[in-house]
Amino acid sequence: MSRLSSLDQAKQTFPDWVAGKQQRIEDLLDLCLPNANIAPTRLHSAMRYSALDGGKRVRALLCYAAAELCACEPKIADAAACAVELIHANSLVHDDMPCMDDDDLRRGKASCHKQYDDATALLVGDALQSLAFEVISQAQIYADSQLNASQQMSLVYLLASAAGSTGMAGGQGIDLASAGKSLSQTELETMHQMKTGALIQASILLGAISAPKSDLATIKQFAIIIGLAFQVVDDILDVEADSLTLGKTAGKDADNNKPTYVTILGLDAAKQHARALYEQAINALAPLGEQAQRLRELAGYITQRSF
Ligand code: GRG
Repeated sequence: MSRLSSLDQAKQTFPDWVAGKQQRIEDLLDLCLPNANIAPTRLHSAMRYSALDGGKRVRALLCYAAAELCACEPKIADAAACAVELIHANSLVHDDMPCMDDDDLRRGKASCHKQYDDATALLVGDALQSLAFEVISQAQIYADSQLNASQQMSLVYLLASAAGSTGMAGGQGIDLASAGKSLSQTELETMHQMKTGALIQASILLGAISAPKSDLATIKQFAIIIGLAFQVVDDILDVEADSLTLGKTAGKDADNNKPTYVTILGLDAAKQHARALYEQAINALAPLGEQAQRLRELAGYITQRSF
């Protein structure tokens, strides 16, 4: 695993930085996830199937970029980056199940419940969630992350509250209940801030665990905006991109009769909204200066992505 200093990281081109961090998180997840030969082998195999070798790793990238903002070396953020990707994988596995969004395709392959079975998928989500908190609480063992106990407790709190009933799980509850209903833009925004935004915000705040208190409000403001921008673009891509490019079933929101930014604003206005959120995100970072460069680049990556 590469151990570049924060100075070396800052000199990398953005694509090289992204590729390096994607490889780093892949290696870390590989180390943290139980070996598929260890019993219960079917569950461990399904956990690895669902968490490894897939996804853009946006949440981990945000976590590393936030650590870089605080001039921290990546190893400080390793446990947190791993944990947010594990919770994310947990949410994708459960989201795809027949009792939720019922999708057969994820990250370009059969979703977990299709490849294995519903009961296994349920357990995979549960076990990935537990592993996320194990990794944070044993950060030194799993990821060589040099965090003190108080920082570890803060990470646990931030991640647990982002994933729970006032965050991701709650947002999913509202989302499921909103099928076939019309929501106002404010209601849609609240739902997405919980369902998608909360974990994205947490990814940034976990990475910024060493930030001075005086920077926290600025970082949080950026995190809120970029979390929302992520979902607006997700809604646009669901309409405009194909399943092969997305690695998941395109047009799913319409199939499930879900209110989205596209159904509420229209496609052009949704794109305009994404551009406006990008500008807001960049403006929010202004007080943080050059150290926020990776977060700026990630804001561009998130809002201009094609999958
Ligand atoms: C995990 C506590 C917990 C609860 C789960 C099922 C559920 C409750 C929530 C669903 C949350 C969800 C799937 C939100 C959608 C977020 C989203 C846009 C996912 C796609 O993220 P990408 O594009 O995916 O970053 P990759 O595959 O690139 O990682």
